[in-house]
Amino acid sequence: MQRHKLEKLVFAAGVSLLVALPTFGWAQGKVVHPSTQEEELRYQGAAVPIKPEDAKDVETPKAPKLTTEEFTRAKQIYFERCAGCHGVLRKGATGKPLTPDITLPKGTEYLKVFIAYGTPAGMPNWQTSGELSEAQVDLMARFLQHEPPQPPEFGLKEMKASWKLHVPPEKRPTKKMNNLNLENLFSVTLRDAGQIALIDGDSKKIVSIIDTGYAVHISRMSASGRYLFVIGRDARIDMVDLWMEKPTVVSTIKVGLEARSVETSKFKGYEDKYAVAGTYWPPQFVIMKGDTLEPLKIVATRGMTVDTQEYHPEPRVAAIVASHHKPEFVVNVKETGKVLMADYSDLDNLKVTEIATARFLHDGGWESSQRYVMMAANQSDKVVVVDTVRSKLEAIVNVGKIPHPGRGANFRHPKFGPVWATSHLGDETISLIGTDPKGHKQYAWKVVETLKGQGGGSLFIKTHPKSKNLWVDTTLNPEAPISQSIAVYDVNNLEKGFQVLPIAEWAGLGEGAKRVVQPEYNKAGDEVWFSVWSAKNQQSAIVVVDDKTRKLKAVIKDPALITPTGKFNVYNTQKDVY
Ligand code: DHE
Repeated sequence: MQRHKLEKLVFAAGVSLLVALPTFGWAQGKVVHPSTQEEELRYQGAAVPIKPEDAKDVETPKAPKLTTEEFTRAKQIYFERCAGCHGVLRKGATGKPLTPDITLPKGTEYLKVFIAYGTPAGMPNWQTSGELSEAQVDLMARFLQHEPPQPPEFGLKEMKASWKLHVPPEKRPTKKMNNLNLENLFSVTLRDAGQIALIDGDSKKIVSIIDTGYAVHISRMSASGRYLFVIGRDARIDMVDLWMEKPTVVSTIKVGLEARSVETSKFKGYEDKYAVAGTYWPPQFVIMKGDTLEPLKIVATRGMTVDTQEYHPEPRVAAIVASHHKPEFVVNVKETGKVLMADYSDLDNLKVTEIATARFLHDGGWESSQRYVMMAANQSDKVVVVDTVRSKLEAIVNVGKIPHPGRGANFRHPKFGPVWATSHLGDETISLIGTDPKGHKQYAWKVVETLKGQGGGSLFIKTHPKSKNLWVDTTLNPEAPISQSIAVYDVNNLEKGFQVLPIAEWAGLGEGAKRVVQPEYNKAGDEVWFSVWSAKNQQSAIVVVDDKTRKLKAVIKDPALITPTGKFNVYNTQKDVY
């Protein structure tokens, strides 16, 4: 078929197959697709860490034949490139559903066209970009007409089998045994090394490098500030005791096949008692003992979607935060668009309050009073507000395109009082939402001001109660000068606009993508740390900026700092300061 004919077919059909792309591989390719922004497509992350042989083949009678070997190859490609958007079971996640009821009637030739050339609705041009060969495209077109191979479940038995209690609580110190200033320690994700670096915030020296899971994602702190929890994309959690002479992993567990979130109980009387982790696969969350990671209670998230009320077999668990007002975890479920408030005071008679919000819930954090939690429903362009005192939905606020706040930023606006801010992946705006229903009722849960930033592709925004600066990254913007710099606003003079600081240039590195990602404050709130993130085989760095003067303060470079992304200051993470 000639190219223009194929394109016509693609554009006329209006069906989309949005397929995930590896972060750096894609950046080097020539993938084009008329209506999906580059920023959005860059945010597709790593491969789903499920082994093809673990997912059972299900041959569908009317689908074109595949050999066992072809099934294995297709599963590999699917888990590496597609599952991030379409879901492991192809039921549709942020990408469209690809189940046989949809794909079989289309047939092989039709599907090949989509995969090869892409669509305006978001499907990249896999073949013409050189990412997949013609034979691979043909294989995927046939594979997609079969029932999705289902990866195994992961229950208590599997979790317990993976659980390793390296140092039981009775063998741990009863007081802090090191001279580290723990409150100003940073846990830094070394994404592609599967490690974290503990960096002393005062001296900026690396204290230790600790092996963790594959493509480690976030770190969170126990309520006391003693235990650090790190979770990888492979759903492995490592629990580090910061009191030991040398901070050491005291317990490890795998809670599933793929995950992103971990948190610990913070309500009075339950400090350090429980940990919780949410998984992408299987779709569930698990409550564990806070000092050992022994799994106690697993809760499935499969169920009905909030709007169309259809069954979804794979609702992934995104951000989890711990309530300060009740013994509850606030759990975001992406595909069903529900916030679950899981009451951990009685695990045998577990109460879960299901709050209907919007799809697809992703990340978020507290407003400044820590009563209301602000969660981004990224594909609906909304921020949902949950009142953790009443365990009820407070409001749903329309914001810009694809909000991505991280945990967001809280400050006092000169006119509108306390506000919480999010930047966006899909546009250049920053939405400021009023968060004070008592003192500034008329502004509460409304976008009171929209700032214009450097561009789309923002992932994280940050300030600190002691600072007057609001920092906005643009990590996934396709323009290097934008992705390699940071915009900073004076919160008392927002109309003045932003200043741009060339963070990557200050790092003084050689070749590389040098994306600037995730501002994070030190404990005092007078320094901001930025990761300058290049590929695994290139040099990366952390740049520290003086918050008051906005001048370069330090550059942390070390061969061990491989792909630094998230940075978590112990005190700010423990106390939810942002
Ligand atoms: Fe993240 C937080 C999921 C890609 C860096 N990321 C989160 C959270 C979720 C999530 C659900 C909230 C956890 C919580 O608060 O409990 N991230 C995902 C994805 O599904 C996605 C889109 C694709 C993937 O395959 O993982 C993805 N994330 C990325 C990246 O590409 C980033 C930039 C680099 C990296 O390390 O992989 C990245 N995500 C982060 C960071 C946080 C995070 C630094 C924590 C921010 C914070 O301040 O709390």
